[in-house]
Parts: sequence; structure tokens; C-alpha cells
Amino acid sequence: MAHLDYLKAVLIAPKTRATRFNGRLLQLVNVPRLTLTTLAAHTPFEGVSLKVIDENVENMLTPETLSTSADIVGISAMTPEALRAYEIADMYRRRGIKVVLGGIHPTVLPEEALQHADIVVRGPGGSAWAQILNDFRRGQLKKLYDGYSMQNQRVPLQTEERQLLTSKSVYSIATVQTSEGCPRSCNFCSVKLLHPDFVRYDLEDVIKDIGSVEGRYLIFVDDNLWANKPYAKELFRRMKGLGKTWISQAPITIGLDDELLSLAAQSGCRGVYVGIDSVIEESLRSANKKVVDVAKIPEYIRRIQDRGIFVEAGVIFGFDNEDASVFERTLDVYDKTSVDSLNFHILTPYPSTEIRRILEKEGRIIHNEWDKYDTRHAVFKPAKMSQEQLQEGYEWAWKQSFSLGMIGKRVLHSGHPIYSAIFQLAGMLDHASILEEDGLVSKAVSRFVDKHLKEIPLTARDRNNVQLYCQEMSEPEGCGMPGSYFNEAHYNSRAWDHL
Ligand code: B12
Ligand code: SF4
Repeated sequence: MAHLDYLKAVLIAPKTRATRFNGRLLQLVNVPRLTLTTLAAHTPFEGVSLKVIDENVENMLTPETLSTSADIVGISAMTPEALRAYEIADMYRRRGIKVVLGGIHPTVLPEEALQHADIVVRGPGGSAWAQILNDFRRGQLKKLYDGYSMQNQRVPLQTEERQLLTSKSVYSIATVQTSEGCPRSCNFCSVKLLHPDFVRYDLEDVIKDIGSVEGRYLIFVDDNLWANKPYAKELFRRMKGLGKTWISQAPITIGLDDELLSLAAQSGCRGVYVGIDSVIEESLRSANKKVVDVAKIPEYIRRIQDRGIFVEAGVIFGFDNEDASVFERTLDVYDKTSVDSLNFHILTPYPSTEIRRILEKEGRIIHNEWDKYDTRHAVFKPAKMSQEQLQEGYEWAWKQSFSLGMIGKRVLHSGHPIYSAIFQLAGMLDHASILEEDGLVSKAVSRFVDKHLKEIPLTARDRNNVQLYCQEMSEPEGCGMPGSYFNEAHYNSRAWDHL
């Protein structure tokens, strides 16, 4: 292999059908994953030009538009994105360009991924990505890189890396992470497969990361930000006064700890997504989920809301002990609470999870169409109802829960009518897009929002990025896709100022 002094690398997040909205609406509601940003932060400074493409917010790659001048392409895939990731990988490989696949899906199914890639990375990928770029240059690439056995030193994120995704002013909310993994082991969850250990980051680094966020709004992407209470409390103390407004996932039991809740509220917490998952205790037990006292759910929710924190509850349908009455029973329970919003999922047997092993053994997996592994499709045979009953019951729950009567009731009972109304709208859109797979409603809504919000004035940062974009387009080696090419100089903020 040729010795390369200057390497052109591309990182790609593939689009999935789960991304329902386009344009400004997507910009307002979507969450940027930290994946590409983190890999960009690990990309060696010297002699590498990096382009980042997030298909969720850019035009989809086609054989005509993909970069032919790239040397190496890294693609990330969670399970519902795997088929699209493979399509993109195949397109590049047909051009003779080396492809690296990483993320949770290639981690658990490396052999499958290797049918579409030259290199697969298992586990945490930052150090592996840096190593791959070096090995590529030296002509010493391997087929499989094991991220678990590498040092994986954390590289704090810089504003510039964040701008790789926000540079087209695409995302309005920033994401931050304080930990990897989760101390619990629910049998349907993939988290333990990617992160066997629960690792918390140094708080100094986390505060620096938060400092690299230009805007006010944050989402913590931790699977369990609140798992270690002393750590969480210290984080919230240090965040007080930073002027951020944030939301995260959380266990419902945070409702038991007054000090934790009040520190969270003072640090800017305004909403939590509580994965109660089921209001049937037997379902929780069967999934090895922490069993909560269902009778106490209304009280927990109210206690969180009393601190000015909005509560959205996540529900999973399809556990083995559940028959077709579960949908009505669940809505009855939530009807007696003041919950601000509900979000429904169908139990999904992701590869290599415990629940998948059980269902495989019993011959109950219906198919492996990964793009339907999105918690919106029943992909296995439930024990006490048919696959159709599970699918229809799930859709019925959305419809009931987002009927005008229910929305009105929740907005009125909510301590935060405005936040509640926004979340109800998002829920309605979610529900509408679930019922119409071809996306007509979401396309119409996206068009409406684009038309009415496009007059938002450009910020100084937007202008800077428009200039950057123009420069890219005149760059002969650019592939023509609106991504963000940059070279080693980009880390130097003065270089940005001069663009
Ligand atoms: C933010 C997020 C989202 C956002 C995504 C927005 C977007 N723009 O795509 C939203 C909220 C919309 C979302 C939706 C869904 N999500 Co989600 N999401 C996350 C979350 C919380 C954080 C992702 C993140 O930023 N992680 C931090 C980065 C740094 O980690 P990473 O992505 O794993 O990347 C590292 C390695 O995997 C590796 N790597 C990854 N890609 C690559 C590529 C290369 C080339 C290399 C070298 C390395 C590499 O290196 C990285 C650095 O170490 C994760 C849980 C988690 N904590 O990771 C779940 C998670 C990824 N989601 C999951 C699921 C199931 C979903 C949904 C299907 C259902 C749901 N729960 O809502 C939908 C489907 C969305 C879709 N695209 O189809 C599962 C995936 C399980 C699986 N087997 O696929 C996860 C793991 C959560 C879980 N508890 O199981 N999600
Ligand atoms: S479902 Fe939530 S609590 Fe359970 S292991 Fe996964 S991240 Fe942890």
C-alpha cells in the first residue's frame, strides 16, 4: 500500500427511517449524537483532512454525490441504521475506498459488518479510529480493531468539533456525556454490550465540555446520569450558575431524593425522560429491571414536577406476561398521574441481548430486517398475544394518549403548561408519523415549519459557517456534499476567524 502523507478521511452517520422530520423542524427537535464529534476529537491533527456527514440532516449520499477522492471512510451504526450503513459502505467500496464500520451494531455482529467493510471496530472507537488512520498511512491495516483493549483516553470536546455538526446551524440543542454504560443489566438493553463497565468521567472534564457548548440548551446522553448520586450531586452543584437549561434520562426513583432534585433544578434541569418501561411489576421483574412500587408512581412524578422539572414517561409493550389488556391497563395507570408526556415503544430484541437469546431459543424472532428494529415494529412473536395485536395495541396507545381530550387534560394538569404543550405537539407529530409510514404528515409539517421559520436571522456563527461552506464548495477536492472539510489548521481558532 502507498505511503500517504496527507490523508482524506470521511465520517458518516447514516440516515434511518426513524428520522421523521426535515429542515428547520428537524433542527428544532433533533438530538445530535456525540458519535461523530467524539471521533473527530480523536482524529490526529497532523496530515489528516476530515469531512463529517450526518445524513440525518443533509442530503442522502448517492453513487453520484459521494466523495470519490476520500482515502478512508468511517461509518457509525446502531441497529436500525445498519442496513443504510451497509448500503453506504458498499457504495464506497465499489469505488475502491476503504471502509471502517463501528458502533453498537458492528460491535455485536462483526462478521456481518465485515461483509460490507474492510475494517470493523468493536467497542469504544476513539483510540481505534486514530490508530486506523495511522495504520492506513503505514500500510498496516488490520481487519478487526478491539476498542476495549485500547487505552481510550478521553479527549475533551472543543467548540470547533461541535461546530462540525452545528456548522450548518442544523442542531439547536447540544449533547454532553458524563459517563459510559449503566450499573444495571436489563435484559433487553444493548448498553452493557458496548460498555461492560460503568465509567464516570472526571468532573473537571465534564465542566470543560459543557463550557464548549455555545448555546443554552443541553441534553445529557448518558444512559444513567443519576446512577451515582454523590457524583450527580457534585455535577449539579458545579453546574449551578453556568446558565444552562438541560434534560436527561432518569430513573423514576429520583423522586425519593429531595436534595438531588433540588440541586438538579438549581443547575438548570427542566425535564427528565423516565424509563419506567412498564407499570406491570411482573414485566419489570422478567426484564431484570429495577422494580418500582407502581402505586407510588403518581407521587414520584408529582415530586419531580414540584421542582419545576417536566416528566415524560417511557413505556415498553410486549413483555412475556403481557396480554392484549396491557395497553388499556397502562393508560389507566398514567391517567391517574400528572405525567406531562408519554412515549411508547415495542420491546425489541437487539442482537446479543439476553432477551434475544431467549426468543431465538424459542424460535420467536420473526425477521432480521434491522431497519425495523426501531421499537416501532413488532419483530418477534409475543407470548400471550399475536404479533398483530402487539403492533395494533401500540398504535392504539399512541392514538388514545394523543387524542385532543388527553392532551388538553395533561396540559391543564401540568405545572408547566407551555413546556407541556410543546411536548404534546411533539408527541402528536410522533404519533402521526408512526401511523403513516410514508411520512406524508411529517413532510407536510416540515414544509410548514420551513416556510414559517426560515426568516430567522442568521447569527454571527451562521455567517462564519456560510463563508466556510462557500470556501469548501470552491475547494477542488471537495466531494460536493455540504459537509465540513477541514484540515489541521481548523483547530487553531484564528484560522476560523480568518475564513
Ligand atoms: C442520542 C441517542 C439517540 C438520538 C439519536 C439522534 C441522531 N441524530 O441519530 C435519538 C434520541 C433520536 C435516538 C433514537 C433512537 N435510539 Co438512541 N441513543 C442515543 C444515545 C442516548 C446517545 C448516543 C451518543 O451520542 N453516544 C455517545 C457516543 C460517543 O457513543 P457511540 O455512539 O456509542 O460511539 C462510540 C462507539 O460506539 C464507537 N463508534 C460508533 N460509531 C463508530 C464509527 C466508527 C468508524 C468508529 C471507528 C467507531 C465508532 O466509537 C464512539 C466513541 O467511543 C444512545 C445511548 C448511548 N449512551 O450511547 C442511544 C442508543 C444508541 N439508541 C438506541 C436506540 C434503540 C434508539 C431507537 C431505536 C429507539 C429509542 N430508544 O428511541 C431510536 C432509533 C433512532 C434511529 N436513528 O434509528 C440504542 C441502540 C441499540 C442498538 N442495538 O442499536 C442505544 C444504545 C440506547 C440503549 N439504551 O440501548 N437515540
Ligand atoms: S434499560 Fe436503562 S437502566 Fe436498564 S441497563 Fe439499559 S440503560 Fe441501564
